[in-house]
Amino acid sequence: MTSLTRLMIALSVAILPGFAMGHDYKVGDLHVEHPFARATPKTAMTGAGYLTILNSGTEDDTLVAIEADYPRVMMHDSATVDGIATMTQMDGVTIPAGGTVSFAPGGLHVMFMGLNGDPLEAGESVPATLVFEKAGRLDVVFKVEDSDNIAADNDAHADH
Ligand SMILES: [Cu+2]
Repeated sequence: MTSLTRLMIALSVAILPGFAMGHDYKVGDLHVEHPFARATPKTAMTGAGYLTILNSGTEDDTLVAIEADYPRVMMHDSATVDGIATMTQMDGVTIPAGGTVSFAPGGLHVMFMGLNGDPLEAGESVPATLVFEKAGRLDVVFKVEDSDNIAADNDAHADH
């Protein structure tokens, strides 16, 4: 074994745990990448979660619900029209065959509602279940991340 090979092995061992942190999940032809939530202020009543869903199959599927241990969990879509932030509640989000849907700051997001004195804190894990019309149920964990780098979806619906 050359010293270069040794170095390469050492590097890949060092890098692998980093990949494991970008957690992902699979059910049927659906692949869910990196569910995460934004840390909230102590008094927040709602928290926002994000994830990416890839459909490698030949049929569309629909995310019809997200379940978690909060009074209500909803899917919202945000848009800014003429400088005014608006939000629409989604009954379902279609993941097109061969397509990708991203829940991301400023657009689609998961609302964890009724935090009620139990804010989302960086490093915390929020277990949830994604319910797909065809692929069925998939248990995932939303990792709560520091909010500094994540746009403020919460601010648009502090009144919920
Ligand atoms: Cu919302």
